[in-house]
Amino acid sequence: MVATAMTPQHGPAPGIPRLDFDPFSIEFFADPFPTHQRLREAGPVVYLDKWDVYGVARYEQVHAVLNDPQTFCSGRGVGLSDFAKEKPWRPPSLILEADPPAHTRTRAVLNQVLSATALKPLRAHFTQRAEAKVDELLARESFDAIADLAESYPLSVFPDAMGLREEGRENLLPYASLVFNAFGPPNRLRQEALERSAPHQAYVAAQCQRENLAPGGFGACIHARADAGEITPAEAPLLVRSLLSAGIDTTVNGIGAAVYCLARFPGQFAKLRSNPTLARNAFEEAVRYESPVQTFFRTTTREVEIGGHRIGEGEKVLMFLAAANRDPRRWDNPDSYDIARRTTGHVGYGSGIHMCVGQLVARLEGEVMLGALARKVGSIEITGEVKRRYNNTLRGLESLPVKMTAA
Ligand code: OVV
Repeated sequence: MVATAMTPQHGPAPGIPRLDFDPFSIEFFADPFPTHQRLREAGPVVYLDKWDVYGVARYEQVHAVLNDPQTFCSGRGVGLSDFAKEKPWRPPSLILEADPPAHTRTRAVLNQVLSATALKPLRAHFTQRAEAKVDELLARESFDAIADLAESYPLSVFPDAMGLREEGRENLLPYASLVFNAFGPPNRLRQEALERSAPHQAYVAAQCQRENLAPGGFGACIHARADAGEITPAEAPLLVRSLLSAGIDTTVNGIGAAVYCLARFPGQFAKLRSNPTLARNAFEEAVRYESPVQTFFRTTTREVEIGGHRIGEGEKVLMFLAAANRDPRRWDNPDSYDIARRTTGHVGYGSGIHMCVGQLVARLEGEVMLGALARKVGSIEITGEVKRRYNNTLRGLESLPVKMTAA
């Protein structure tokens, strides 16, 4: 695991452990946990020979990198590709792939559009849709908790909340899957996603235009900020694109993670049923436990020290959010799903100035779905083969066959 090469082409400073596994391989994605442990134990920073990047997997260093955006920038991309050296596959995101001061202005706009105040009127409708979904699924013999619940529920609320027309919504998940694969290296997952991406990209580009966004939705709200002069009219469609990129597949995998946890750990589901007010924390704990977004990169803007080791300027640093979320240096019993745990501080949504701007939407969807399951469902049983879905950034399932009984 810890390789000792003779002549590094572009190696790390002496003393930094070198690992030769591929953090974007199917074998790693199938069971990342033993490798996460090796990464954490190897040291505060490691060098990943496969892609010539640094890696951090301990909570302390992941948190530190996330909270020093001046040194660890996003403007050169948060995937493997360095935008200072390679042309990005799409125009960069004005929020994710931006640094202050440019980021500050776009972030303020999305903060407002997705604020607690803006979301308050959506709660009743989101709750009613979650309850209707659970009722519909209880009326069935068995179903797939990914397609029929984890995908179906967000698709029943988020596109409407955005203000999207009905036509073409089948492009949303393929587009998001592409975006998250594209953060990875030029492997099969990324190349194959890009090859079939033209129709999905065309769909998203069109739906970002003002005339295609219904009044009252998040999309129209963003365009209204251009009228107010907070952003330019040319910036509005790209900020809408951020919500279409990051707003659905993430919650699909978050809700999928939560249902998978409740199905595997019936004691925790019993606890949730006996106290449905735990729904919000049960969802949060699923985000910590499974980390639907596994990794992001940063790029160093100067020479910097991590855990006593010097890293040069212009280096990519891969943050293993999932490994930080189970670091025993930070968490008691990190590998148990505990819905009553104090989850505050997990980095499943990131941390610092780039921390998930849609987190209140995600938590709303997760809370009301787990609340509906807690009140209406007596048991969740896995009835068939659990199949994993592979993506360079997202962790989740392709299929989770289950039977649910009514409470
Ligand atoms: C957090 C995230 C993921 C993917 C895309 C974007 C953001 C974006 O801003 O486009």
